Amino acid sequence: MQQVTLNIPKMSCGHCTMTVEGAGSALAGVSSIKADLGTKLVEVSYDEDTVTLEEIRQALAAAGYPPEA
Ligand SMILES: [Cu+2]
Repeated sequence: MQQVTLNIPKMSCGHCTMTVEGAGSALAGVSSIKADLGTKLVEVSYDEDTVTLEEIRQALAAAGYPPEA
């Protein structure tokens, strides 16, 4: 199990965090995703045998919330 923290400055309200969490948890291999509106940080736990960090980043970007590099 891998854990990563992504920075998504575009999140500006509760709907944004719900969209980010929904897009992340829809991915097979993502076991938990928690978006913090105050810090703009998203903590993701995932199974690296099932999903890659790049796939997670792309899914969040496709939902309209690209993580910063
Ligand atoms: Cu919003």
